[in-house]
Amino acid sequence: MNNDSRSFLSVGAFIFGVIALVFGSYAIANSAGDAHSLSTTSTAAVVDITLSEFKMTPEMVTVPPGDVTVRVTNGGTIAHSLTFVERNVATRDLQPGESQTITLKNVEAGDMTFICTIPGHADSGMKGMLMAVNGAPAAGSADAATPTTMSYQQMDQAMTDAALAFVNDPKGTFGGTPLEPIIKADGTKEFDLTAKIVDWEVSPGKIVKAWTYNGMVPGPEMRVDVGDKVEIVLTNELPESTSLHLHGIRVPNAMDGVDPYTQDPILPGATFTYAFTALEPAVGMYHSHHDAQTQVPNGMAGAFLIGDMPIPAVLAAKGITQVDKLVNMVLNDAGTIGLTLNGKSFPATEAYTMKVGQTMEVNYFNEGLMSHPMHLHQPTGWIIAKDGVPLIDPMPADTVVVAPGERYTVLYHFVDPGVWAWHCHILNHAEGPNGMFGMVTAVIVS
Ligand SMILES: [Cu+2]
Repeated sequence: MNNDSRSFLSVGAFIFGVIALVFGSYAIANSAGDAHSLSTTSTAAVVDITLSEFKMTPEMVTVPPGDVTVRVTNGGTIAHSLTFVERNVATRDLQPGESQTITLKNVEAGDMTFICTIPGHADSGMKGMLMAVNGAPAAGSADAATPTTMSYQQMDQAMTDAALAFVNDPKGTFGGTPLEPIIKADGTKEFDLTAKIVDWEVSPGKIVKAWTYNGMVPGPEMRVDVGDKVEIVLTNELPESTSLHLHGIRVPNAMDGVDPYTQDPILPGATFTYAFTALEPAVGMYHSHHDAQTQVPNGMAGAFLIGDMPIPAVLAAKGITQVDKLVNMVLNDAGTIGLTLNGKSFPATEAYTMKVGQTMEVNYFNEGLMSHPMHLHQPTGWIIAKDGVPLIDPMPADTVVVAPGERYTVLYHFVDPGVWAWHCHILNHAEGPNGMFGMVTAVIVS
């Protein structure tokens, strides 16, 4: 081992020691006595939910993907019920003191809402969320989140292994790479996309069926200048129809990609060409607008950029005069891809290297189903654009909440060396008893 890799290792171990993410406070329910094991061989989770006026206890439950047994008790004084909205799995109306056990089969990573369907009760507060997170303990409970079977030494070792894998293990293939256009005789920039399902490695050894553009997650970056004529030629090799929406990009209505309003669905085997002129600067994204809740979280989304983002003059005084690296950061939390940054879960996420004095411009794109507060430990970022529109005054933020569909453009000017963790600050998207996972990466500043 040479000195470089040794210092790299020790830096990785060091930052791992100082990242103080609190876990354990999320899962609140009491669990079945036999569900405390953190073993990864068991996927059946057991959750207790108590109904009362007018709340669910707990309101948020975290379980691993797989089958989930939900034991529902009415601890209130009037009738209540519990329905998992997305599954249409429900209890009967339970009288005070009554219980019923219901089962959710093959829950995939992502979120599910549960409510009381008695009129007015959900609006009064009787709603909650069950979050299926890879690697979560198998009991959705405070008891399980406490390391009852894992010694602190085992936990420390698991965390160290994941952190060192991030800095030391070879990385797989990343998506979102620039797609070079074909320049046609009249100057039109033609981008060729094929929608298809491929095997995609989300994290080391975890291969999923990704729904992709050109076989990568996110889809390739497309970039043009204001005034360019653009054609996106999309061939559909999926088992479903599809269409492609240009989100945050000014296009004629017929090119908006929303079947059946603006076009017919692109049938399996068919090709459709989106043709438009890039009229205005944009930090846009493109994604499926057909069975979107399946196709987009499964991978069908990418960045489409028009023009360059100006650097606000006021930031020059802080040493920010040029952009040394542009990073598109596509957030996802559902489908086959799950909790990921650019289609990868920690430790498979890309590590970004920067030098002191350099500036990184990040475009955050949220293509998932929930908001993600993205936090870079240092330096403080400057939000310079919202949804591609420059702000009149840049806004400082060490944490940027990016809701589904939103884009934020943030400049980070690096002043201190080290490995700086960069992650979603919803903690059960980022770190658990087995260490960091999911929506975590780092910037390595030298
Ligand atoms: Cu998150």
